[in-house]
Amino acid sequence: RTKLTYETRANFAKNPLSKRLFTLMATKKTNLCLAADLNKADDILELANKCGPYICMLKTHVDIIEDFSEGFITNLKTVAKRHNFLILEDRKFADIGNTVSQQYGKGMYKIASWANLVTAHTLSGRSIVQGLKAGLDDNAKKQRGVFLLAEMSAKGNLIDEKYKESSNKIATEGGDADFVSGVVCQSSTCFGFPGLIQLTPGVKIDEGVDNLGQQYETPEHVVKERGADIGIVGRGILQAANVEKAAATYRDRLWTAYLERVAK
Ligand code: UP6
Repeated sequence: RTKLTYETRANFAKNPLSKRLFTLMATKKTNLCLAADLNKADDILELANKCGPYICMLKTHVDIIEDFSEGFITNLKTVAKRHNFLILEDRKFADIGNTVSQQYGKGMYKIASWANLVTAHTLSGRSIVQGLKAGLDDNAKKQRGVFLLAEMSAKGNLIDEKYKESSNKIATEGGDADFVSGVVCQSSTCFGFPGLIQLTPGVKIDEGVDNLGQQYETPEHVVKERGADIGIVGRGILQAANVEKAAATYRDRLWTAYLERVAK
């Protein structure tokens, strides 16, 4: 699958959102996802406005925002439309279906109403995907998708080969696979189905580790050696003196690596 272009991969997609994202990446020529891990709503909006032209997706952790409001969501959606990127709420759902369904659709954040995509652990099995779907009506189901975590970038994480294989099965087999847009993982061996998107965090031009176990690889390494379709970059951009310039650099390096990967 890693040798195929995003245009070709779009034809394999079972989930409407992965099809949309593959197409968006191919037309906008970017495979960069920005992790907007900031604590103030206005800072996130400013960042999204500056980096919007270079990204295919903006990743949020809505529960780290100190001044969350419905107005923030309205504004974020406007910026997403202006710059043509999707919104991924990195909620990492992990509970039983009935709880996940409520965490997704209800509560303060009403994630299902604004996030095009979310992330979920596969720890509780297939029912996690069913729980997310249960939080949506039939029409909304066609406009949403989930990325399942099959590996983590954190040093010493507990995920083993068997967990990875089982996660792949949830992502590709059974009646709920049409809600799965892709997999969050660190290597191309996690799944083979070309209609799914590999999302890989732990990307930084200066490889290494942070002081809390995060492990980084370069944009070229994650795309060409690890099979990433989209690279997630947080602090590599957030901590740069000029975030816009940094986003452009990450976009260029990730995109060139992709072009080299699919070149015949
Ligand atoms: N993330 C990881 N590793 C995973 C899964 N998710 O780092 O295995 C997320 C983090 C963070 C972002 O929650 O939002 O990706 C990485 O940010 P960074 O580039 O600043 O380390």
